[in-house]
Amino acid sequence: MRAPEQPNQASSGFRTGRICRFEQIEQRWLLSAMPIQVGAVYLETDIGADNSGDILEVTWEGGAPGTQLVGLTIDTDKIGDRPFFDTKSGGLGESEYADLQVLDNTGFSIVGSSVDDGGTTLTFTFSGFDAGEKLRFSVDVDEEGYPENNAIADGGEFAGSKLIATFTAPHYHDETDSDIFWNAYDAKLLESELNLPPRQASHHRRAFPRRPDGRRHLRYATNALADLD
Ligand SMILES: [Ca+2]
Ligand SMILES: [Ca+2]
Ligand SMILES: [Ca+2]
Repeated sequence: MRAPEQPNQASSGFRTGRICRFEQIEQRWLLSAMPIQVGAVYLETDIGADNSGDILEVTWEGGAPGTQLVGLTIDTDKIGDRPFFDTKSGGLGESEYADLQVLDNTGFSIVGSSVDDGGTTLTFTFSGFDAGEKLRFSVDVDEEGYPENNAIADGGEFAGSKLIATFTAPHYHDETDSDIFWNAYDAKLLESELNLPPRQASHHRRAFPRRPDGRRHLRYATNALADLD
């Protein structure tokens, strides 16, 4: 059986001027890394005194090797009655107050933080905040109202607030993205696979007795998940 003709070989058997070789191509860089999932859960922890601070938990997963969460902002300036941070005596705020307190930052450093009494923006900057690590902090959150402000800002009232996160990674530009907090979030949390607590409103509604003013103690959770591709 005769071998098929090679493309650079004439039928006479003499080689032509064409030479087969591998084409040199430009170096290829991976343009997309594993997507980043970042989430936060807010917990209204008022048990009648409003001085213990409401709790927020933040964690993230994914990203290229070496990715770090370097900045985080929670912005409660939203449509409708706005939650705000009640960090000091006097000024804006209802009932008691509680300043920002970091409860857990195992594995990374908090470079800076800022929040104003009566303000709607709370900001952190971090160093070494790697995937899977978690920030827990507390701060009193109240809510605007008429004719009076409200010492309780439950999950439904906190929902709509923004979570803004900035990531850095070697060989990549810094990436900033945002998402809003949702009250009914369990399906979203399940999909994200983030290590954050599920919504637990009904359990705690039953668990706590009524406040002296007749309101029920609420321990609503709400969260936000931001996807950065
Ligand atoms: Ca205040
Ligand atoms: Ca307060
Ligand atoms: Ca409060």
